Amino acid sequence: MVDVDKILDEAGLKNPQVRDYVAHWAEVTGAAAIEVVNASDDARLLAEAVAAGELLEAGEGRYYSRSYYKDTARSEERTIVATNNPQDAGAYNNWRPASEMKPLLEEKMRGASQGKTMYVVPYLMAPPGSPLEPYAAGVELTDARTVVLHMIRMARVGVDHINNLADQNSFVRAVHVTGDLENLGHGTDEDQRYFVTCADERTILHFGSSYGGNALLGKIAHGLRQAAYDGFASGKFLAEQFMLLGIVDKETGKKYHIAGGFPSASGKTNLAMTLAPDALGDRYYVEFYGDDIAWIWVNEEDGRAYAFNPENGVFGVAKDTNEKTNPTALDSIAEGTGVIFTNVAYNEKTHEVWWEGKTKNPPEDLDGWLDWKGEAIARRGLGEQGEPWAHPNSRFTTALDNVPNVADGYDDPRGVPLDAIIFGGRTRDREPLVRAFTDLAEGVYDGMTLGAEATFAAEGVEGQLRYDPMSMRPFMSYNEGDYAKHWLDVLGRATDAPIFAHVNWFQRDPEDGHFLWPGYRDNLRALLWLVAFKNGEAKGTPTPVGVIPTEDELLLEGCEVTPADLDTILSIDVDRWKQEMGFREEHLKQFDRLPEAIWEAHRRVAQALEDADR
Ligand code: GTP
Ligand code: SPV
Ligand code: MN
Repeated sequence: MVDVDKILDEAGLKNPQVRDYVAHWAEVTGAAAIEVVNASDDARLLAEAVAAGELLEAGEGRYYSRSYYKDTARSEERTIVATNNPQDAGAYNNWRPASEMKPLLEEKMRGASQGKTMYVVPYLMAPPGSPLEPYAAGVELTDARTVVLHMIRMARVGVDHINNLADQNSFVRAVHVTGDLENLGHGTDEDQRYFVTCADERTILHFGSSYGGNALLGKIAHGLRQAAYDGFASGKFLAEQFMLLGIVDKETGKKYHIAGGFPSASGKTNLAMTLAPDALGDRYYVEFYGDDIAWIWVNEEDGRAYAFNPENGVFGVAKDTNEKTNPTALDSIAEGTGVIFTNVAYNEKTHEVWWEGKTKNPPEDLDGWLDWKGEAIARRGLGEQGEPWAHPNSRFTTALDNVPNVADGYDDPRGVPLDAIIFGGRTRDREPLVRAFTDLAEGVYDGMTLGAEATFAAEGVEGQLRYDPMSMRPFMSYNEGDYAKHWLDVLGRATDAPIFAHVNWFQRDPEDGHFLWPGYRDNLRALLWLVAFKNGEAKGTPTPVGVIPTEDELLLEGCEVTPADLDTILSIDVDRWKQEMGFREEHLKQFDRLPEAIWEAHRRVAQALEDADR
């Protein structure tokens, strides 16, 4: 038996409730050792992980890891929200009673960390001093060293974050046990994996993975699911899968902040890290705040909505990251950054990494190259030759201060005042480049009907369209009707509310499939129009589904888009939209207690489409 008290004393971990919690799970999991982690332990833990073969070196100050080949993404079907209140059940949260799930998870975890070290990772999901700090502290217990190294990059980690809590009990209990990955029955009826958030008890119990959001519990389990629930229960804030950026107009000195919800693998990281297109770079500068999560609250002093990024790092999709699409990301993962790559291709001789879209063609000399499963590319059979080298959901993990354009005030405890909230998904037709609306209910309605083609960030089939309200479908922790009402309540308190818009970078030509809009850095052009529209400097064209830019209002200097493609992405296909309204009606009907204001917005848009003069 480990002497828990002695270890916690030596680590200076004083919070009595945290100590009880650690002792309880040490007993349950049967871990052979306990270690308390601070961010300053990073170098030592990296060296240990390299020595143990859990990480491979990928150049100076860069690291590489592979996950078990069936454990490469969040698993939505195995993710459950469990509370003591059946009213919390929604269409998407896989609600179960806490009384059923807690004993089940305790049983799965019993003895499951035998022979391993249980790391105690105290963390904070907020800039220190934030008004939402009471919701931000947590302690992850994990039996995987690589998970600890990811947490150090993604969250603020150290015992100080939990020793000095005003309410010593207000921390999230987040237990991660990896389990025997090769014998969990992935995808079968006997699937042993359970990713459970006991939201009203602020306890997260994840069993059966060591990948991404399944295992780094500060990120989406706490930062999104738990925090969304806390925001609702307290009535105080929203926690959303949103990126957050600033646009500085160097000519006027003004600064604008935009938050945006895009479903997983639909472009948040790329947008948040974007640079202005070269032709506009003299005037505009983009600042990075966050790429995956924003917490939003309304400051009653000035009536504005404020947002901050609770994370401390970036867990970004590798695919298609290159000098042209995202030079900022490449700088953030350069030598010396301490980046950890997961499931990209790796050269065991040169220690280089590669992923699809890093360069136009894969390296010519196959010597030393291994695919994401560790198999030599040169020895691939004919059948495997077309297979990607890197997993489509392969990722890089790097701390925020490696991002060259990170905003000076990214850790401002209050966050930054929001000028706009945008929604966008991968949509191959119908959705124009950008459409704006000033009405709050219409904005929330638009968020609730956000849809996207499925991607590899969650297990699923690529190319299928599915609705993903506010980009929160996989992270919804309570009833969707209540969620919409909470949005109306919180933002309804703002006297100077953000404008809303829907954007789409992914419309395609129906014949040859090319993207009609060049995307990436050019996306700033749509955001600049939105800001101009909000300021009354652009009028746009009103349509039944919002105001869209006129061609001459878009700053198109240096933009490679054909006039025909531009016409398509700046127009509304009324027939296709009418069909969409039918789908939306079915979609919204799944949600009980959906506020009448949302139904009214839906009917208004439907009527306007009927009335549209074709
Ligand atoms: P999660 O981390 O899963 O929540 O994803 P995300 O929303 O941050 O998505 P990310 O920015 O990582 O982009 C996902 C994929 O979309 C990457 O392969 C990008 O290269 C691609 N992508 C991003 N922006 C654009 C764009 O404007 N146009 C096109 N065509 N592809 C884009
Ligand atoms: C996503 O899938 O939306 C992510 C990665 O941001 S994970 O943390 O694995 O959820
Ligand atoms: Mn995400």
